[in-house]
Amino acid sequence: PLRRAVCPGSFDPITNGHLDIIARASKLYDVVHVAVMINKSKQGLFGVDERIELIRQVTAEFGNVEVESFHGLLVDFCKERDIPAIVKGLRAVSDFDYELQMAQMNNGLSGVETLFVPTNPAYSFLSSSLVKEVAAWGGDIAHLVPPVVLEALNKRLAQG
Ligand code: COD
Repeated sequence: PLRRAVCPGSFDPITNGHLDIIARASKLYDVVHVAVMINKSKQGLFGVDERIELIRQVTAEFGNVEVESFHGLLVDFCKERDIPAIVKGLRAVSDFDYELQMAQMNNGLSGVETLFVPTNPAYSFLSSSLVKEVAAWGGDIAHLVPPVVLEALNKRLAQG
């Protein structure tokens, strides 16, 4: 059987930090599912379909990445697709508390395991929200997101 893992997130939008984790997971597993989790209380800058399209474009070269959205619990996404492992990046100690809670909750709910990959130090300060804030004020983020994401951000922010 194929060895599957999921990289879940909001990806609003995908950054080089996300992409680094997905790329590394894609070398360890046969198929990596990228799950854009829908959060009703969090209205994003990009619509879910736009986020998916951007992720598809920047992960196409890996050849084993499947991108889709999901409304519900991550453990249910995993159950429905027979995915035994969640792969997450850990940026700093500050990520650890919450990530540990989610990992333990998810394991208790369904037995799914969470594997943590240490973030590339070049991206340890990087988050989608900081990228959006810096871009909104005209700061240079070209080294922090893939070119198609930069283009989409500039376009979206120009619309006001
Ligand atoms: N470097 C490396 N990895 C990074 C970086 C970076 N710079 N930035 C982000 N990441 C990784 C992290 O592993 C992070 O967890 C993941 O990418 C996604 O990041 P975001 O910011 O896009 O997404 P979040 O933090 O909003 O995602 C939270 C989830 C959607 C995964 C979580 O809320 C969830 O599972 N929701 C579904 C509902 C559910 O099951 N809830 C119960 C949880 S116990």
